[in-house]
Amino acid sequence: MKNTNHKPIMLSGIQPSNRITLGNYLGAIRPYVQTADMFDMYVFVADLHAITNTFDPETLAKNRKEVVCMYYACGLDFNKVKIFYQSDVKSHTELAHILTCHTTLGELNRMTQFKDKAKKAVGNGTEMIPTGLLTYPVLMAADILLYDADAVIVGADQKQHMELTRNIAERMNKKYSKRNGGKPLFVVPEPYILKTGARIMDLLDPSIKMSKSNINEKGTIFVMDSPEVIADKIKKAKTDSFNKVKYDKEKQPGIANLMEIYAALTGMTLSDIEKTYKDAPNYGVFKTDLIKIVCDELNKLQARFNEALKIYDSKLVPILEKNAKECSKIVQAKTEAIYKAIGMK
Ligand code: AQP
Repeated sequence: MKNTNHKPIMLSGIQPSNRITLGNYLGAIRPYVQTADMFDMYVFVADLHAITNTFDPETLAKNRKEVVCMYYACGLDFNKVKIFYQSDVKSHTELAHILTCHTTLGELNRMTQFKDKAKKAVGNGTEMIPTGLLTYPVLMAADILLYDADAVIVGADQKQHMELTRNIAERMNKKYSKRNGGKPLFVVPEPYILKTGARIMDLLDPSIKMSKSNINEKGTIFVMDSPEVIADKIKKAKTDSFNKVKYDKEKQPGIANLMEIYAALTGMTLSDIEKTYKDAPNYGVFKTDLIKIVCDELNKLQARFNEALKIYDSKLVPILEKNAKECSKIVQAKTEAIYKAIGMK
C-alpha cells in the first residue's frame, strides 16, 4: 500500500567499501541532497553490504566514518534526513534472512553486479567468491522493504536490483496478504534514477562504470583526490582520434562520459557543451575546463569533509545513535507484521 498521508518515503545508502567516488556523488549523494524536501528521507551507511566482499576491519572502520562525513560534506541535513549505520538497526539482517528464503538461486545468479564482482574476485587471484556477494541484492531488498520505502534513489547500475526487490515484494504480497488483514505486506518501491550523472563510467575503460573498487584506480575520480591527481586522471582519460567534442556514446564513449560529468556539474545540456567546443581543434581546452569544473566542486566538498571529521565524535555520532534507535522503533511494527504473516505468531 502506497503511503498517502505523508511525504513519500525515500531510502538509500552507500557502502563503505572504499573511498567515495565522483560516481557515488553524482549518481546518489547529490540527488539525496537535491530531493531532501520531497521525501521523508532515510539515508544509511551500508556497512553490512561492505562486508559482502573481502574487507579489512581497520579499513572498514575508517571508511564507515568517511561515508558519514561525506554525507555531511555533500550537504545532507543531519537534522532533517535520518542518517544511520545499517548495522545499528538489527532488523535489516533479520528481514534479509526471511527474504532469502523467498528468493531463488537462479534469480541471484542472473544479477549482473554479482557476475561482474565474482569475475573481479576470481581475477584478483583469490578464486573465492564470497556468498555475501550473491545475497547482496536480498539484503538491499530488506533495507528497502523494511521501511515501506516508496522510492529509492540509485544510479542506473542498481536498476536490476530494484527490479528484484519489486519482484520479491510482489511475490510475498501475493502469498501473505491474507494473513496480513487482506493488505499487501510490502510497499512495492520505485527506483528514482536521475537523467544526468546516473551512470558515470571509468575514465580509462568507459565500457565499465566508475566504481570504488575498480582495479585500476586511475580510472576513478575519488571525491578526496587532490587537484593534481584529478588533473592527471582527466588528462589521461581515454578519448579517441575524432578530436570533436560530440556526444556519441557508441563511437566516442570516453568523450561522451566526460561530457556527462561536465553536464552534471554545470547544469549545461550536452548540446550546449558541443556548441561551446565546436571550433576546438582537439580535446585540450575541453579537458582543461573540465579539470577546473571538477576541482572547484570537489574542493568545496573536501573543505566541508574536513570540518565534518572535527565534529564527528561530538556532534554526528550522537545523531547517528539517536536515529538508529528511532529507526529500530519505526521498523518494529513492520517486523512483527512480517513474522505474523509468515506464520511465526
Ligand atoms: N559510476 C556511477 N555512476 C552513478 N552512480 C553510481 N553509483 C555507484 N557508482 C556509480 C551509485 O552510488 C550508490 C552507492 O552504491 P554502493 O556503494 O552501495 O554500491 P555500488 O553501486 O556497488 O558502488 P561502487 O562505487 O561501484 O562500489 P563498489 O566498487 O564497492 O561496488 C548507488 O546508488 C549506485 O547506484
